[in-house]
Amino acid sequence: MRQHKLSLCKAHYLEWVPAQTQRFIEEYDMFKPQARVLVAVSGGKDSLALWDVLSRLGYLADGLYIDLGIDGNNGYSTTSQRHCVEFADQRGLGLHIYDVREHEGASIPTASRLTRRGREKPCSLCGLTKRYIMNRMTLEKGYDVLATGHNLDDEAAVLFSNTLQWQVGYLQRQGPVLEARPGFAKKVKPFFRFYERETAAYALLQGIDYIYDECPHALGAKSIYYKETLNRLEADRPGAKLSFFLSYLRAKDSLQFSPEGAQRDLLSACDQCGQPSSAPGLCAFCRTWHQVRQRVHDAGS
Ligand code: Q46
Ligand code: ZN
Repeated sequence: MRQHKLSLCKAHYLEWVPAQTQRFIEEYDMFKPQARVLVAVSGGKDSLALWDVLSRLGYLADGLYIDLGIDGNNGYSTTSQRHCVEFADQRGLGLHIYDVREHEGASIPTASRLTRRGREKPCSLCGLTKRYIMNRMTLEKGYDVLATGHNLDDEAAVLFSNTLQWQVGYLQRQGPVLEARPGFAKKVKPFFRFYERETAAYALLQGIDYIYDECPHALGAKSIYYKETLNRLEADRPGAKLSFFLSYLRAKDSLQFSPEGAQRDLLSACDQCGQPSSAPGLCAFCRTWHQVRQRVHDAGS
């Protein structure tokens, strides 16, 4: 690991990752040893590695898999769910499965075809849906915190994109910990200081069976281009990515962001689900899925 000027053998590497994770959890005050943690798992290397590490560290960590019904030609959702179920079974861990088709009436690709949100790519509707379900399940099932497997490459790419466009509101909110607010669970990213190579190496060395394929809709995503750009920078200057993100976190407190950009304050509770909403009436999730169900019904009648 050139960025850390460190070389480790397999045995020590498999100890180093959990020890570092524990250090990050404490340093950023993510959660306490007795916390109930819900880990959002996609079947990919980062989220399964995170679940593995938290369990090895002795945390009470259950998984949440959201079945988006993205089956394209590679059976993405079916395969990723199988990896999550097998992972949980082998280790005797608790896994919640939320089937979007069953609960909301349509898969993500179908729903996105039926709404304006998804005319181009289903990612906007998919992101809205995942964020909503993860938040609601964390609160409803009584977990203290939601943990996601975002790594440094993910975080640096988002920061890079937000900086290029000076998205002040997003910049202010980006970080490894999002504190709980009324209607919003606490969210943490314990892997945010690991390079993607490091989480991949952990998953391989630990023998975690994960899905290699990306979601078919990830192809051509801007984030991939930003990751490649940052990788070129990293190749010339090892540690550049880590320093970019950590310097940002240090600078964030002293930057003068406009209060309007930073706080998208909640105006009301959604009439249907009671979750926080930025507008009166229905929240964005309920409004969108109501429209989807209406159109599914119209198409069938
Ligand atoms: S948002 Fe888009 Fe992802 Fe949803 S549709 Fe696939 S690529 S899974 S992170
Ligand atoms: Zn709602």
